[in-house]
Amino acid sequence: MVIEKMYKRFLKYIKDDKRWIYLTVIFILVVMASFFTYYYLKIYPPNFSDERFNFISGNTNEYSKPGDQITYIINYKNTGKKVVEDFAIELKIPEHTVFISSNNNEILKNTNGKLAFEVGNVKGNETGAVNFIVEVEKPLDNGTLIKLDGTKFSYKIGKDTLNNNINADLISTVESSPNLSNFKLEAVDENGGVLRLGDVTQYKLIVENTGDMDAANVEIKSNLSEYVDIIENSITDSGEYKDSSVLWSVDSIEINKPETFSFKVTVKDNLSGEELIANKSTLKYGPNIIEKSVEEKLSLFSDLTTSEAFLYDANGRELWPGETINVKIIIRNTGEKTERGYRVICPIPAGATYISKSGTPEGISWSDDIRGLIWDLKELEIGEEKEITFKMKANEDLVNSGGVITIHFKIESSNGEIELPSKSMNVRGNVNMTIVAMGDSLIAKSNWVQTFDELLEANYSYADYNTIASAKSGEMARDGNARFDSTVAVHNPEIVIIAYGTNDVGPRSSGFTANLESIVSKAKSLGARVFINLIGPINWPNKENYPDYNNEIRRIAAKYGAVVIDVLTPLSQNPGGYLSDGIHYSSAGASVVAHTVFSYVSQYLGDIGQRL
Ligand SMILES: [Ca+2]
Ligand SMILES: [Ca+2]
Ligand SMILES: [Ca+2]
Repeated sequence: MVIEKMYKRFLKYIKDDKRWIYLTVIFILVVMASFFTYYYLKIYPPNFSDERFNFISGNTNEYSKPGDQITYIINYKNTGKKVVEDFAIELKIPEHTVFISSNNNEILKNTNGKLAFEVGNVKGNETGAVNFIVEVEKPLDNGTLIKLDGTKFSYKIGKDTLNNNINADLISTVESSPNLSNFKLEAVDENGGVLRLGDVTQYKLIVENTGDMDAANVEIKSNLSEYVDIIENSITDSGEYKDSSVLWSVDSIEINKPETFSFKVTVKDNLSGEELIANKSTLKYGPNIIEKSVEEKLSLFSDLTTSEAFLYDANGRELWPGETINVKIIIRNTGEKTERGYRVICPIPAGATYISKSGTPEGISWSDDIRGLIWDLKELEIGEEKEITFKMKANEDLVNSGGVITIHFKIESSNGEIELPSKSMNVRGNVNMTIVAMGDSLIAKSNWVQTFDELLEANYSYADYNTIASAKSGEMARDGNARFDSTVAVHNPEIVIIAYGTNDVGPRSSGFTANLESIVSKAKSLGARVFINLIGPINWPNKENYPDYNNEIRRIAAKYGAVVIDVLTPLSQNPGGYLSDGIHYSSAGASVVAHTVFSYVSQYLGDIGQRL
């Protein structure tokens, strides 16, 4: 009943008041707008999941090489209707790449290959893209995958942070390989020049990886020639010597880091042939084998450099003009090889003459070009000695001057020209000397000058003395002085012996001192060495004061540097025997004078009688 009553009241209310209709319509409109907005935003929220607009593209090929660059582009679109805040794209660059650049540097944070592009607000329906470039690492193993894992978008709506993962299917496979084809083998002869017995050679194996991948487990082997000996402590890089080979096992040959493996060998010193000394080296990497070889030719040489020439005076002692010189040449091969053909060249030196047919006949010939002898000889074995000889004469034209005969011989061998050490011999010159003994009857009536000459020539066998007795009986010093220029100087004597005074002694005035001085002075000015004989002993009336004249002689001699010959003392030993008449020399006396003069004069002569 109550309900019925209320319902009736309600119907009455509607019937009576129409305002509720407007209220109802407004209410319905409000509700409908709320529902509409709610559903609109529910259908079109901010959204980055539409794969048509949100994806990663890249210029990745199926295969790439170390060092290649890859560009990735990340595309995004807010397919919703509402703005998002703090939109960011985060990703990690692919393994085995390095970041190079991006066009979006201003919003990019790069932390060790973790990239974050902080884009910021993205409105509804707004599109965008960021990019970056990476480079594939070099070296890199073949088959390595370069893979971009995808990216994460993050953004905020109000207080909510949302994420979106974008997958990428961008994979490139690395194609790479080591390249060891630059493998080089060198032989270095340590002392340069040609390769000789006992030389040290260094073998250098230069390994370079010019590829784009490190080479693992490389084996290098170098095979020695049978003609060399290893120097074990010269092997580098822990190489091992075994069975005539040096072996290196190398874990890794990195690219662009050339490495040199080396060792040294000594060429055996007992080889007798000019061998080829070869080294073959191989480099093994996987199935690849690279082989290199190097050859050096051994050079052997004859060595005639210890050959010598000798000169001998055939009759011994001094060598005088006209004498024979024996020449001996000893050619020695101290080398490593037989000398097949060599030539001994012997110019006859100045001052000597070849004695015809005196030379060793084998291979000999005369050459006008060298004015000498040439021997063309063959086959001088290792260790062998060959002797050739000939004779020369010291030329007579050296008779006055003397001289030196010097040989300059040489040998032309397969190992070049060898100059033999030169040798010399002195040739003594003969002496030719003019001596004048001037004076009075002590010369004119005596043969002591002749005896003196004989004594000189007997004592000096290579000297020839022209000893002139220039004397007149009764002459005084003034007579000698008067005729000096015309009778003495004309001979150009090298020695002058003066014997005056005996006739000057006495009552007659003679001017002895002045005249004797003049003679000495003139003789000196000829360049002669001057000797003055003392006078006496005299046993003759009015000549008792002869010692005064000897004093004058001594004084003048001292003044002019002349030599006083004291014949007085020996003659005084036996005046009766040595003087015939109290003044003149007996035959025995002449001999005493001759020997006395000789003993003085010879003190002023050299070893072969030359004037000193
Ligand atoms: Ca050498
Ligand atoms: Ca001699
Ligand atoms: Ca003579």
